[in-house]
Amino acid sequence: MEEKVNGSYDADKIQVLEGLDPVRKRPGMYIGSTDERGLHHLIWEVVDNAVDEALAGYCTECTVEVQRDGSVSVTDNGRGIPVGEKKIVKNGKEVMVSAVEVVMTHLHAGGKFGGGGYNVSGGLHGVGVTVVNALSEWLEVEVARDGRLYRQRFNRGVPQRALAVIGKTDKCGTKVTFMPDPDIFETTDFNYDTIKTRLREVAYLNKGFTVNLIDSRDGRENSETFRYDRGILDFVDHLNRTKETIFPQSLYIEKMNDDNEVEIAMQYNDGYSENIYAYANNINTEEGGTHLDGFRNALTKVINDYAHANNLLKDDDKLSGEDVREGLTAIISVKLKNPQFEGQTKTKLGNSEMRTIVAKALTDGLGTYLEENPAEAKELVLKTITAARARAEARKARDLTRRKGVLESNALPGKLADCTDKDPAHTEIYIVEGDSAGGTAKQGRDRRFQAILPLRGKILNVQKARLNRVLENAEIKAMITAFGCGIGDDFDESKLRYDKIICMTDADVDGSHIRILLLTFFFNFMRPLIEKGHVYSAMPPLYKISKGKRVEYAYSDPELAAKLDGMGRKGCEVQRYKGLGEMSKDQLWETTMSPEHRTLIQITMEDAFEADEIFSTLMGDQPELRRKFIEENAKLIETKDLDV
Ligand code: 0RA
Repeated sequence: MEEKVNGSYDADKIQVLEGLDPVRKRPGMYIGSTDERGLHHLIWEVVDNAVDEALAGYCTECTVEVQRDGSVSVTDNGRGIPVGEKKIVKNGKEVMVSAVEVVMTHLHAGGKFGGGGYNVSGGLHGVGVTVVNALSEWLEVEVARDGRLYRQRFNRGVPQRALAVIGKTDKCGTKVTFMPDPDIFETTDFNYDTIKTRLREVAYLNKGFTVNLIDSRDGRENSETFRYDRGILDFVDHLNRTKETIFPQSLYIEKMNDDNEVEIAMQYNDGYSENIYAYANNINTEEGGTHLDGFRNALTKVINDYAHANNLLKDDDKLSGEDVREGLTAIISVKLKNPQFEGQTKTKLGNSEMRTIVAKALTDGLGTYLEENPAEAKELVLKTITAARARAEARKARDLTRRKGVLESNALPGKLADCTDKDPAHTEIYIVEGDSAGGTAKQGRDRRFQAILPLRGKILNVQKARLNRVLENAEIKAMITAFGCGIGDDFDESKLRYDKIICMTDADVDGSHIRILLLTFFFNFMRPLIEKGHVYSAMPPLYKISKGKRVEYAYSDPELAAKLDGMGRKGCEVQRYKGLGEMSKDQLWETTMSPEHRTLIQITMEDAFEADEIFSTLMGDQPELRRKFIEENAKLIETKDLDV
């Protein structure tokens, strides 16, 4: 309930409002959630501060280190948090404390004091390092500034003593080290790959900025550095690195004024999917928004206008948005002063001015490029015309198959063992490799809510095929009818017959090959399934450990070692599973299918994208990439013999 404040300055109230209790009481409001995603958000908040310093022109490098004890430090060479004293109200009294302490303990002091300068603050919730402090068991901040090194420590947001000078230095910058509070977070185990993916993205989005990542945890030692002098141009080239491209060089467009900045990098490849990523203030705006709308509208218009003006397209013919985006890889990155984030996950940019600003940037940039490079322009227009024709043909093929009842028939595929519950909110379907594992899964499942669809052998690699070819493949047809949600432009999530689609493949090279094929199919033809989190990978155990009557399972080598330790290694028998088929129906249920004991890995867009990429590497037109991939991944193919 909101209280009326009757004009009087009530210091105690303000103290309560500004204190960190609200953050600890409702962490989700500030970092989205308290799961793994929320946990990593803590790192992003501190890194955002370093990026802000870089955008303001004072910082060139940032280092994230996961320490041996599981805490994380973020070090930057920015100006350092100001150390001067400020007057604040603490427990109803006016007192002087350092600016460092104010920044660390006052929610609304997160922003830079003063103002002036070019400052577009990132951060999903814009509350930054204060929130990290509130949600950490302990946090230590070190500031190097004006020749001195300062330090202050906090426990659960509460300062343990005032900021102190602890030495001299000729550097400047800030180091924040924090231990996430286990009372707040469901897990406090940071994931190297998650951090790496985000830091690489930050480096791509801020050209010239160096980001180091170090993992110092026992047994997980690792380190990497990211720095891209061509920024999002390097990003686009990276995304296309396994593909044949159309323009001799990726196109870069930049427009900057006092209040905002627009950057676009784009390149076409010979594939059929569209990969456009839009960012606002370094945040991946997954739900799109005005910047993406402006880009798409302008792209369709520029290419149609050029095609008409140069008699490549008849006056009354028109290329659709999908036609001009086929095979397009693009990054749109905008930076602006007061970003409005909307949508369910607050990742949709709402600022209406960005629509016209981005549209104008693209119209000018791409328009000029097409005028100046008629050969490339013609190739591009012909490609989009081919796309339009193919789309028309695919539509015909789809209409035909639809009439024949392939896509929308009620007849479910014969191999499908459906579940009895018909409410899609409760049900799941296992896609299982091979009839034999399929048989075991059918016997082991809980038939009330688990359906089994066995696939025979490999499915088609859909990457180089258009819809009509894809629809000829029996395994794919079986999946389409079983899922019920249609594909491509006809995809309709509300018709999906299962909440979870679980790929259950052997834990070996062939198994991961099949999983990659499945993900490539979903990625290209049922992408919302992945975006909405419906796709999972089952995790069968790698080892069975028996000692007398006691049986345990291990899902990884470290887990095997730990379990063997726990069981007192003597007399343990270890069996390495080579495939699902080696398990009995009870073992399969217990280890891989029972909701109580199983581990499911939710497939993210990043995973799917990687799968798609692996495919172009393995199957694509560039043999040298293929060779490199196989060399780098040869260890996957080695088998390990265990001798206990
Ligand atoms: C407040 C004001 C200024 C910088 C910062 C905070 C700042 C915070 C963090 C957190 C991590 N690294 C940081 N670097 C800087 C402006 C400083 C000035 O005007 O001198």
